[in-house]
Amino acid sequence: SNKTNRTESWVQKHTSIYKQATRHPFILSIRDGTIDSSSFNKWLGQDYIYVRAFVPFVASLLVKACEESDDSSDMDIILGGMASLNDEIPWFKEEASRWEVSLTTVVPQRANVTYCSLLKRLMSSEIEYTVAITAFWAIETVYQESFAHCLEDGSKIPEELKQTCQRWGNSGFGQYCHSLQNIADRCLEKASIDIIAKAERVFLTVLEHEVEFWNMSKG
Ligand code: HMH
Repeated sequence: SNKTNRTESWVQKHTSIYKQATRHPFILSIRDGTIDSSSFNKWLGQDYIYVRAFVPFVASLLVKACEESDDSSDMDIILGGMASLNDEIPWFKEEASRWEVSLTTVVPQRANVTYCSLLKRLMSSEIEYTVAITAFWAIETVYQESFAHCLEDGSKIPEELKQTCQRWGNSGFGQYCHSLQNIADRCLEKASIDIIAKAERVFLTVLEHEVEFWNMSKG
């Protein structure tokens, strides 16, 4: 069909904040090779904290899929997401030791604390599956689009940052994000206007938090 899906229409409607989240100066500095190690290390330490808070959120989404979804393949896709998080934790630890970042002493910054409390709120059983899967799609897609951009033609990424970009920028992760988008769109097609409005708000809120998250690397 040539009908524009709900999520795609939101990306178009909110282009400005979407671009701020996926083409942030932090990402552009990785892409052009001008990134300094202090910014990268700040991001690494903060993202480790974030990923640890992200795991229980994804677990709560898996429970919602199990209870509320009419398609059993949703669970398989979300479980795949959990599996890649399982690989990410040791990756962060190795990367941190390589850059001499101490993950046990890193202090979560305010933007991170705020973002993690959003994740916590979204874990509540009061939050509908449609709203939570929309948030999940947005969270994963910002990283996919950002790091994939670092790998596109014309990039000058330093060799030592290639595997970071590949972690989220690889085409398998891109496929996975499309699967999440398809789930979100399928749910949104059946949703009430009230739920659709809630999902659009959570999409915008995620984008705002992602921008603030990248901003932490500067401060
Ligand atoms: C802040 N957003 C943030 N960290 C991540 N690791 C992801 C998204 C992607 O999973």
